Amino acid sequence: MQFDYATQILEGSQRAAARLISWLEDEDERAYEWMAKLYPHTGNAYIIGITGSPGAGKSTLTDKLARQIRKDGLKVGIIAVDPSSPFTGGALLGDRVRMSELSTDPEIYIRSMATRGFLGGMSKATGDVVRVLDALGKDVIIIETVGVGQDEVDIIGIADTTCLVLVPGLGDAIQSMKAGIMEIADVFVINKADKLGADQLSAEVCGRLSMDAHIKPSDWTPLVRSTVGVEDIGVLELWEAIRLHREFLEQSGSFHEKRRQRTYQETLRMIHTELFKAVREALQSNGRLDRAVEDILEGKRDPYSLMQKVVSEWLSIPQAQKEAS
Ligand SMILES: Nc1nc2c(ncn2[C@@H]2O[C@H](COP(=O)(O)OP(=O)(O)OP(=O)(O)O)[C@@H](O)[C@H]2O)c(=O)[nH]1
Ligand SMILES: [Mg+2]
Repeated sequence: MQFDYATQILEGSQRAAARLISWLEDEDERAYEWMAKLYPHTGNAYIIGITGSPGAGKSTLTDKLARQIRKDGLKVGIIAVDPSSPFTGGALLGDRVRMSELSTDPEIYIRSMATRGFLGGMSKATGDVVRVLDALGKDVIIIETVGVGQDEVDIIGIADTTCLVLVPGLGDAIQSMKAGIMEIADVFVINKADKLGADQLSAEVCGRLSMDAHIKPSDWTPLVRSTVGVEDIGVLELWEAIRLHREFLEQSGSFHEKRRQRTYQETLRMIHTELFKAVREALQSNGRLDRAVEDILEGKRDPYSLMQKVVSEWLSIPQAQKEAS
C-alpha cells in the first residue's frame, strides 16, 4: 500500500512534511499529487513576514515571537529563507535551523531554505512550504527573509502581516531606504533598542509615517514598536501589534482581497513554472536549443523570431505530440 503523505501530514507528522518539502524543493512531481490533496485543508494559518537587513536581529525576534505566540496555545511554523546567521540559543545551522529550546517544542516546526537552486523561484517554493506547514496544523507561520523587494522572495505577496526590522546605528536609515520600502511594512520594529540612536530612529520612522499618512491617506497606518530581541523586551507588544493588524485586515475586508491576489499570483506562478519547465526540457533534450544558439551566434537567425516560433509551435501542438517530443 502506498504511504499516504496527505493523511500523515494532516495528522501532524513532521517527518512526512519534511519529505514532501524536499520533493517540492527538488521539483519532484510526486509532490503535486499530495499538494493537491492537502490544498483544501490549507488557508487557515496566519502568515507573518519578518524582514530587514542582515544582522538586524530577525532570527532572534522570530525565536522570541514564536515563544510568545506559543503562550497563547497556538502552533507555530518557522521558515527561514537563506539565513546567513544561525538562530539564537546556541543553535546549529545545518540543513535545518534549530533553536535549542524551540526545537524541543513539538508544536514548533522550523525549516530553513537556501535561496539557490530553485528553478521555480523562491517565492513559489516558500509558498509551497507555507501550505505544507498550514496543512500540518500550524496556526501561525513566520517567514524570515533578508531584505525586501527582491523578486525572488516576494514576502509582501506571501505574508498577511509584514514586519520590517530596523536597527539604530546604520547612518540615516530612513534616507537611505530604497523607495517603496516604507510601503511594504505593516509593522515597523525598531530592534536593538538598547543601542544608542534607537529613540531617534523610532521618532524618524513615526515622523515619516505621519507625513505619508497626510500625503496619501490609507486605512492602515503602520505601527512602530521598539524591541530588544536578545532580552525579550517588547516582544509581547510586537505580537499585539501584529494581532491589531490582523483585526484590521479582517474587519476591513482587506484580508479576503489579499488572499485573492495571492491565489491569483500563485496560480499563475505555478502554471508558469511547469510550462517553462516543459518547454525548457523539450528544447534541451533534442539539442534544438544548442543548434539555435549556434545559428544565432553565426548570424543566421535571431532569438526574437525563434521565441515566436517556439511559442506558436507549443500553442498549436496537441498534447500527445508534446509528450513524445
Ligand atoms: N544589542 C542587541 N543585540 C541584538 C539584539 N537582537 C539581536 N542582537 C544580536 O544581533 C546579532 C544578529 O542577530 P540575528 O538574530 O542573527 O540577526 P538576523 O537579522 O537574523 O541576521 P541574518 O539572518 O544574518 O540576516 C546577534 O549577535 C544577536 O545576538 C538586540 O535587541 N540588541
Ligand atoms: Mg537570521
